[in-house]
Amino acid sequence: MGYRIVVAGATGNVGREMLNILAEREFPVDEIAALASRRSLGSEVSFGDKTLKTQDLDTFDFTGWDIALFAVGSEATKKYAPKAANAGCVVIDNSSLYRYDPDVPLVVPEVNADAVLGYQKRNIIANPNCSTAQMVVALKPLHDRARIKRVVVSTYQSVSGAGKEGMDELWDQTKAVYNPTDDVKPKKFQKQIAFNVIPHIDVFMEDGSTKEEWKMVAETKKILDPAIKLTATCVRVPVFVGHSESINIEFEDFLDEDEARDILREAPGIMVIDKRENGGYVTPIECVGDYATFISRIRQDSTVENGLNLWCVSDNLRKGAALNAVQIAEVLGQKALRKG
Ligand code: 11C
Repeated sequence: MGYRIVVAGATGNVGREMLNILAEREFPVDEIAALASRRSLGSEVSFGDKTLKTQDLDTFDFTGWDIALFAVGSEATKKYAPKAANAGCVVIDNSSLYRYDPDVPLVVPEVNADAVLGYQKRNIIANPNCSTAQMVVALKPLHDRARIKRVVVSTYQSVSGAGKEGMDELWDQTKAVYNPTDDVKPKKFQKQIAFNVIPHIDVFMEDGSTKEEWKMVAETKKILDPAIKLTATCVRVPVFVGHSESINIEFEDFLDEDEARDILREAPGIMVIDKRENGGYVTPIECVGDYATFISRIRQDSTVENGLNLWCVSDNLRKGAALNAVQIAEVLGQKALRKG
């Protein structure tokens, strides 16, 4: 016996990946509903070897459905997630709406799987921001060994983090460079993204940081440890899929780079590719479609007492969004909503 699963936002980048990953991982599904806004209604999406016709999110009755994976953005989540939760369907939400609510667990299964059980207060579990998810997977096993005091992270985030419109803008601007009559004006991004990088993701906060940077701080504290100090600079780069991060970590205790490499090799969800030779590291194009968080360039930072540098790459639509949501559903099934 399996679950009755809903995917809300099924025609978007993340929704499509949720359907792919549920099928790939053979999640025990008895019935599946793919929901979309009226605008995309009637369009079809793939679920394994099946084709699903999308249904209207606005009129859908969540009664009797077990789990709803939401990938619809904060506005629509505000309207429809409480409707699903109140109907008894557990919502796993990819938007930022509930992440900082103390009554809603924020979960990365490799880090805080037990927190899933906190879903009962509101029948909602939050999925973190993509740049946070891959980073905490890398930090957790190192924190367990040597206690992290401070992290300095710079991100190199792909345009798919900004949705299909972001991907289209990179594509159109890249083509326009060779066809100067085309319109290349920025729409989704603040400046030209093709052949450029933009140190600005999400809105500006009062202290000069951006919301994306603030999210990395707040979410790391909630998922991993409130005592960790973290400062981030988040940058959009002309890459279609795959976020990269340069992470500098300062520990309480000394951690040798070889031991760190061994710890990361054994850690769940991580693949270490770290040869000190040309090409002996992972780049975003190589992580697309993969489940792992890839770690390369592990090395001591001798400018502080107990410092380490590393390079972290992952598919932002997968570990950063859809895969993490499906993993939460798997944990929920094991720990709470057992079937059969
Ligand atoms: C980006 N990280 O790359 C963002 C996308 O809070 O879930 C995800 C935003 C979020 O633009």
